[in-house]
Amino acid sequence: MIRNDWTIEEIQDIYNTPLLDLIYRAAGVHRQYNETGEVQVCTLLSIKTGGCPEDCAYCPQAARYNTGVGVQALMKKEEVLEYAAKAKAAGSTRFCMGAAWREVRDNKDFDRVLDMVRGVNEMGMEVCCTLGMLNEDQAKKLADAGLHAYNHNLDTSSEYYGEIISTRTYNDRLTTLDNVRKAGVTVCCGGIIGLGETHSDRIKMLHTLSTMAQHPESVPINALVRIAGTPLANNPKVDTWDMVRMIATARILMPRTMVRLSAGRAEMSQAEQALCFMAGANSIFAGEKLLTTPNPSFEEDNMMFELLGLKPREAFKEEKELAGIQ
Ligand code: SAM
Ligand code: DTB
Ligand code: SF4
Repeated sequence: MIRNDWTIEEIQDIYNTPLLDLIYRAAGVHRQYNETGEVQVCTLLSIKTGGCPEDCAYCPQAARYNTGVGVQALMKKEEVLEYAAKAKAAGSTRFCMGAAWREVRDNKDFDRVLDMVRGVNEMGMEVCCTLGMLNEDQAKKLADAGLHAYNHNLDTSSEYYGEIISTRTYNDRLTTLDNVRKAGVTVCCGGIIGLGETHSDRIKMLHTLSTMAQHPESVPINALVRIAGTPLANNPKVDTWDMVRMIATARILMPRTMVRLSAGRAEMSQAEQALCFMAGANSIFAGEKLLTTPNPSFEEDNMMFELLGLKPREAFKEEKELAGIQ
């Protein structure tokens, strides 16, 4: 049964279960609801990089921090489609385009992004975008262009949010997520651990996600990638056990959701990643770069898939099953 009425206390109890019991329970839920061993492979591309006016304390692309990330204008559609074709050839079934924008504006750049969405969709990949805040009309336009998912992270608890970002509010985030839902686009929404938050903040974020009227179809769990020049540059490295705990708890709370082992894999061994898959992670970002930071190569990941007996999930699987197509 999928529940949307989890209480903070229940989530706290799950999160605080002794680790091996927690993994065992999460692995059981995963087996019950999903095809285990199947992992969605997504490729990210930064289509507009750097120069962002926001002050997200973790972000290499915020203009106000000296991180060495240069500003690059919006890419050309043809160039983006070339990347998408390469990602598809390498085995990705989802292609996510990211822009260092505070919000979408109704201008030529947005029209170009809509064209990119149409192009990637026509290639038979699930298209995802992460472009900052959206209004209802913009969400609708993206949906009409064939957008499959929109990524917009809550990042942390509503209580801790203000410590990390001051240029927008938690409610702004929730409003955009509502607009995405209303437009019929699937929701990709998760967070980051390692921002200096407490366990209670993590539990609260999971509570917000798992009590949404409809769970996000995908929940990325990112480990902070520490970026020199940002206020969080000297935070301690995220402990893999914390990643495993977050993933396992998310899996138990949201059984059908794709839980993505997102940023942080470059610093994890195969054994550590295997534990995350065991705990219910069933999606990754593949390809040498996330948006601006390193990620394992396709070759390394192919080797890991072979070693662990994992296989990539096909595109639009859920939709095909619903339509009765094998
Ligand atoms: N500008 C848009 C926005 O903020 O919604 C879209 C792009 S933004 C880079 C997408 C997400 O990347 C952020 O919400 C955050 O969760 C994640 N992210 C950014 N920098 C990160 C870092 N250093 N470590 C881990 N995750 C990070
Ligand atoms: C998400 O949750 N993680 C991705 C994607 N959604 C857009 C981004 C991670 C970014 C890590 C830092 C960088 O590469 O710039
Ligand atoms: Fe800008 Fe997004 Fe980075 Fe925040 S996370 S600074 S909004 S690119």
